[in-house]
Amino acid sequence: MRLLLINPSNPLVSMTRIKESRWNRYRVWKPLGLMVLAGLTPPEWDISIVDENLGAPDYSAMPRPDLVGITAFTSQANRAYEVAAHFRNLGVPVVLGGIHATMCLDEAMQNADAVVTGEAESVWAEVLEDARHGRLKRRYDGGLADITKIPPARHDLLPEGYAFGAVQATRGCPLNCSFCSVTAFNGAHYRQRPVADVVREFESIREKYVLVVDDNLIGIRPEHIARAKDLFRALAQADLRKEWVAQATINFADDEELLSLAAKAGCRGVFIGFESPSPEGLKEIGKKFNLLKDRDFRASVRRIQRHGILVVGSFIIGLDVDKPGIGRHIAEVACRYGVDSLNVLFLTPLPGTRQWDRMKSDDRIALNTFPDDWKYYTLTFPVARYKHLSLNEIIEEATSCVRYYYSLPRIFGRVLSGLWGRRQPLITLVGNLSYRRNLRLSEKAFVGFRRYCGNAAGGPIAVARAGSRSANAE
Ligand code: B12
Ligand code: SF4
Repeated sequence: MRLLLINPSNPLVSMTRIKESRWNRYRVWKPLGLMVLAGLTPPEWDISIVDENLGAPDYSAMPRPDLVGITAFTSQANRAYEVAAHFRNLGVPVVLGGIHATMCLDEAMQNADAVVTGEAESVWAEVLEDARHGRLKRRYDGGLADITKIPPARHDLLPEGYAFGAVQATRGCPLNCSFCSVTAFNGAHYRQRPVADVVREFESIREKYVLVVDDNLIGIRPEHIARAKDLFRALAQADLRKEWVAQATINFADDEELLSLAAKAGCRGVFIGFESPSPEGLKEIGKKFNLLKDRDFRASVRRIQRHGILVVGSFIIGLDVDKPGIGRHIAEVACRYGVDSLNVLFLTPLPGTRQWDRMKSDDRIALNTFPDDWKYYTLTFPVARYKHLSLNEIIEEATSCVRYYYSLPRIFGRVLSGLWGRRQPLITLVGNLSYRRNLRLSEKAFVGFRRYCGNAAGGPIAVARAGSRSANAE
């Protein structure tokens, strides 16, 4: 039995545009979900994984599979449906799974023979068995898996050449921020895999650099932190000579022992969601966690950096509290905090989140011709109506933010600071220059996006601010 697993590309961000963007980050990361699914698949299945970010193959020239499994984030959904249609036309059954299919079940059901909602561990064997006997059900619900006993992912099934391998140590996030799908999908209960399993899986990864995909690697409670320390100790002891990056909340900075162990275990960078420069913004999106302890963000960032760990700061633009000038303000705050790179994303109503519910009920989801418009849900396009910012204004705010933060003198300032603090100045230089270069690509993309919004169903409505119904709102 032949199983084909596919990670669809998003035409707007795919690696096939590599000539335009040498540093396009989507070719960098190995898609873990499908490797996990392959790990759950019994040996009688012959498995191939296609990551369309490496270029879509000619499917008709490939051996005919007996079953196709397709994953999708929201931004990949319409391409997922195109690929599904191709195989269904040939009579090959298609199963869709992953976050988008879970959050938009009806839409996914219209485009597949079966849909797996939630985490697949508890139902995948049944899906395969049913497919083998030609009796697929329309829906399987995996819910939340017990991750204390899952087989390792099949890291061997994708080709070499990714910059980062991928591994997962925990699932779920107790913080439940209003814009984020993680708690809705993986639950608020913070689940941790056994340390030995994670270390063993780390060992099986070919790549020297690894993305630990956890949304919050260290968690927030003392017992989470204690377990993170155990993991870091075990990784350091295993001496794998891997270097890794992860995501965490700012409390990562609060424990010197944790930081020191993380660095010894190979941690070289951490992605931290600061989200908003103002307490009102943090309250609006439900990330009050960042307000605890009267935190000095600059001092927190410095404490992390002193261990040779780079800090990427992420901010969201387009909150209801954000007014003209927010772009420059975010850039200044990110410089003040001293982060090594800045990632600024548009507030995006992702299906299944409280942000979605709120914007939908206020009729503020501007790009809503689905599934077509899902491709713009990359967080790099302003797809909603923002309270104080029109389409042109929010784009201008985002570009001015990037232009300010990534000006050449500021980049060189950061590189010097990295050199001085022995914090991988070369990586800072390359990373910062790539963000700077991506600004030009984004500006080009915004021209097309504005045109698209102007022609979209409802026309001018799509470009007005929230509450306004006139193109003059621009
Ligand atoms: C790593 C990661 C990335 C990486 C790598 C992505 C990749 N291809 O693997 C990169 C950096 C490229 C990335 C990019 C983006 N990401 Co991202 N990412 C993640 C993250 C942190 C982990 C994903 C992961 O590996 N999970 C571990 C695996 C094991 O879980 P899984 O993929 O969910 O798979 C399980 C189930 O879903 C199911 N399953 C999955 N697929 C299938 C398929 C079938 C057939 C079946 C049966 C089951 C099944 O089985 C698996 C085992 O249980 C998630 C958060 C999260 N917790 O998922 C966000 C997340 C998926 N990303 C998100 C977003 C928004 C993006 C971006 C749009 C914007 C951004 N943040 O930069 C881009 C999109 C890029 C694109 N191509 O369009 C959102 C998606 C929300 C949504 N509704 O789509 C998430 C949930 C984060 C969030 N804050 O909400 N991301
Ligand atoms: S944004 Fe981060 S902290 Fe907030 S719910 Fe999502 S994963 Fe958790």
